[in-house]
Amino acid sequence: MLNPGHGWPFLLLLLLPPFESSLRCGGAGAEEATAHSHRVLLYPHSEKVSSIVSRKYRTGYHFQPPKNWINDPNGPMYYNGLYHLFYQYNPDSVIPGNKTWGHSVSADLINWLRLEPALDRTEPYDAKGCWSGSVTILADGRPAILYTGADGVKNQAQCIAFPSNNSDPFLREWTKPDSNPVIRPNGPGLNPSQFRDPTTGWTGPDGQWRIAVGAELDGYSAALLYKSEDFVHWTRVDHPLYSSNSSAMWECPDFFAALPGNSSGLDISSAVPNGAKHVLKVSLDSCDKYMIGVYDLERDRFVPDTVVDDRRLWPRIDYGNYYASKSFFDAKKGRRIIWGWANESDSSSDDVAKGWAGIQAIPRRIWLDSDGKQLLQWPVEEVESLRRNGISHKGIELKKGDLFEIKGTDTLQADVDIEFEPRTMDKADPFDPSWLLDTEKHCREADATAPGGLGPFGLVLMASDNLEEHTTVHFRVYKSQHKHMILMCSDLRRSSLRPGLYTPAYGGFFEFDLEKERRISLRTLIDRSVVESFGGGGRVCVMARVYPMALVKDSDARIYVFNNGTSTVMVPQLKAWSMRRAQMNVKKG
Ligand code: DQQ
Repeated sequence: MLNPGHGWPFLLLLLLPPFESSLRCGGAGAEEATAHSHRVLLYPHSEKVSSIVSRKYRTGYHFQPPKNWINDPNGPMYYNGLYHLFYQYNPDSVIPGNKTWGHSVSADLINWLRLEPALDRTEPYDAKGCWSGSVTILADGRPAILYTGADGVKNQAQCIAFPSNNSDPFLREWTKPDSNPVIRPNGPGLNPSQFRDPTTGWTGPDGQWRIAVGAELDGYSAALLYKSEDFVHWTRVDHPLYSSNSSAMWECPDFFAALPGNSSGLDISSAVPNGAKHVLKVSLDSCDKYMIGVYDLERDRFVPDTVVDDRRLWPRIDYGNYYASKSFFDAKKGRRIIWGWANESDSSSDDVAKGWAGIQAIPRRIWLDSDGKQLLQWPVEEVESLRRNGISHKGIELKKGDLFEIKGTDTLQADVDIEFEPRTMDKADPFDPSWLLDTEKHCREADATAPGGLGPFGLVLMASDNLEEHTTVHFRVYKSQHKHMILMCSDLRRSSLRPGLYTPAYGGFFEFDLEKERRISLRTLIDRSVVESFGGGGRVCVMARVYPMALVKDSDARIYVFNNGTSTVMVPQLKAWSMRRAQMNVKKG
């Protein structure tokens, strides 16, 4: 067992900077769409520092175009043997603006060909940008894009586009018909400058199409419901699909059906089987939150199983830097896949120096647990095709203060899959439900160096030789009334010695039957400036962006497994692989 003299005792001496908490979560400098402009919040980048960037920060297998700014994933689909991903893309700059729909295709969700943008700002109604939206495959097999056009005055309107040539296997060109915009921001209570991001369509028992649009309605957030016979002429239903006075506006709503305990996906455009639940995902406060409920067909409304007034308690798709996600049904493999945007956490000047800003998180299979109470996510199996040089360890014992170094893999591009099994659960500290209101605060206060009864244990990643720079991904186990509550933190506060970066301690809780399951799993995808983690079989996910100074100096990084809790923890199984580079947006069209 490795327990180097400069290990955790050294870390205990490091002073961690305080950090203000707020309702805002997730991405650094998340983009905010307003009536007149898009702006990047300056919030995390308080200090002006000169740019020192390294080519080593560029990710090897996360989706991104060769250069410039990207944000939301748009209209993902599987069509005629290919996956398509569209995305908010500024073709001119690394700064947000001039939004087009960038377009790429792939046979395996991992290796991508770049095409010309599918939608550009050509019409008065989208002169300020072709903003986010979805694709629906219509009854005759044609795909239709619905997107938001921003007109440069203050109106956002929903617009349609069809492939110009259905026999082109790549669907390179898209046509905007004269009927655009097909949904104008009219009607009672609607704020025309907060009206965007149409969902994929679904049909109701009357055979008519429905979509939801994110909006501010009477000052509150709503997923407005629209109906159509032909997908071109739309009427607003007199009530929203769902609305809430807990927040002011929802961006990028996503609405889908799922069968509890079944990891197969459902196509929302077809009839949904008995027993299916519905999920409404909305984007707000720079994070993606969801509600699980039923779709009441008679009233044409989404009815959540539980209405939670305090939006801080709404569960999140991801507790890190992840926003504006969009899911689709993959007819090839019968699964639902979700894409989400991860912003940079460095500064705008770094982005200019890098020449690129923004990536998409790894596409994840998404399904509902058997209780129908929580979503689970896991990287699509195709990502495993990039693995090479696997190593494995069994039966590692981690006593309090132990560090075990994982050697033999590329530490900058890796896939680490590990299980932890506490020797005993008696020492788990009691859970305090008030921690749920601000999990980041709890991750800061009870950090990786603070011993608890059971935990913290987990991974130390992107660590410099002397551990001055490092990122931790770790668990703490608490005893709650019936089961255990497990906290997964991804603490970036020592991820870089460089000042002026956004380095929070992200965290999320999940309920877990530890007595029955015995083991807590952690899968972490490391991709240079990415640490993307899946805890407890995908119950809590955290996407994080890191920029260690050591990489600028061309040093390598180290990975360790650790335990700083009082109780001994076993690692029955640890596997790790180096990850090859994917073919990322090689030019085609
Ligand atoms: N980004 C798009 C908007 C959306 C926002 C503009 C969410 O349509 O509301 O780029 O990040």
